[in-house]
Amino acid sequence: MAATRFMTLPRHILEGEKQHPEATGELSAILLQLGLAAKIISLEVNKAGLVDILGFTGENNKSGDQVKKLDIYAHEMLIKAMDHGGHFCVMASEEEEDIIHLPPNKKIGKYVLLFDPLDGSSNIDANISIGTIFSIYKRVSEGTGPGTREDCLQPGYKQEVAGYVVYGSSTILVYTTGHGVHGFTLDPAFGEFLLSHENIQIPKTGRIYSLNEGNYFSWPQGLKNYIKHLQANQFDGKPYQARYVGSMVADIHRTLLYGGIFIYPGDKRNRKGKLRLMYECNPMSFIVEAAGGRATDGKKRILEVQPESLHERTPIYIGSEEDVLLVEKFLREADESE
Ligand code: AHM
Ligand code: MG
Repeated sequence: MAATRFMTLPRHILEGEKQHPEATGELSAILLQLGLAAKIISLEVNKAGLVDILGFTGENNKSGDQVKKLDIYAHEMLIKAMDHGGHFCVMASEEEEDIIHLPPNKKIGKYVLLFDPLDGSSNIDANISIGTIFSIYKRVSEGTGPGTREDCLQPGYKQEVAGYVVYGSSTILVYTTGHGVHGFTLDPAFGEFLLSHENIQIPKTGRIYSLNEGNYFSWPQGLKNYIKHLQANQFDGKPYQARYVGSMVADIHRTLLYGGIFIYPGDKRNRKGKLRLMYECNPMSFIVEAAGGRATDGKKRILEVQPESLHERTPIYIGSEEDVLLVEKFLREADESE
């Protein structure tokens, strides 16, 4: 994972574009604009402990301005940053019930943007890492008019680009076009993303498992058996490790770098789990697969699920290939013995 020194995000994108003479440069322009939005959101996230914006919506701050929760701020910032470049025909956000149309006076493009503006936002008050997740698709509706719900409801394998920004001890932007996963760390001194993780490859297996063990009694039997199996066994002569931030972006970022598995299962109370297919699971699955990993709902590849609604949820088992294959085996065996 050797990084080339002083490769900025813009330069990396432009050099990638040169290798594809057929590229129109549109995806590059979109990524650059997303990088800008990420910097602005990152600045605001870093100020979270300093200004009175924590947890207040519709309250007044000291200067009498309306203050917003950070997740609403991030949602509005992304729309504002992305709605005028002429690249998109429609957008959708985890923070909005319906699809988001572009303002009437803006040029309409051929791409579709889906995003979770600030995932894990319940962690903000405790200064725990949170993140932004995004997906880009090509429109499928005919014509050049406003995009439709159908444009947003595409299976994940059709993503053109997926990425996330983790606002942690540093701000890191990770993206893929499906070939190679690259990470850029924001240098706060001069406000530029620098290539820090070139061509990330997820280890084939790892020592860490990551899930909310508080839900143990509702888990499917196969998952209980799998976790007990890990706890009774060792990885390279050492016990397995449980790590769970409770912010998907942070948990997936660690999984990508160190290997292992992240799980949010369906359970007795919520058959489809908690995480959203379109805003969380599809982009993360696209990234993890591009890094050589695996992502399923326990049986089926996440990227092949045909979405039916914008906010639908799915169980997810994602991470190192061998680890995901093993939990699938435990799930299958438990189903067969029922
Ligand atoms: P959010 O979209 O409301 O922020 O919820 C998503 C978050 C994920 O980041 C994280 O993986 C999960 O919720 C944690 O859920 P739980 O507290 O049930 O373990
Ligand atoms: Mg979320």
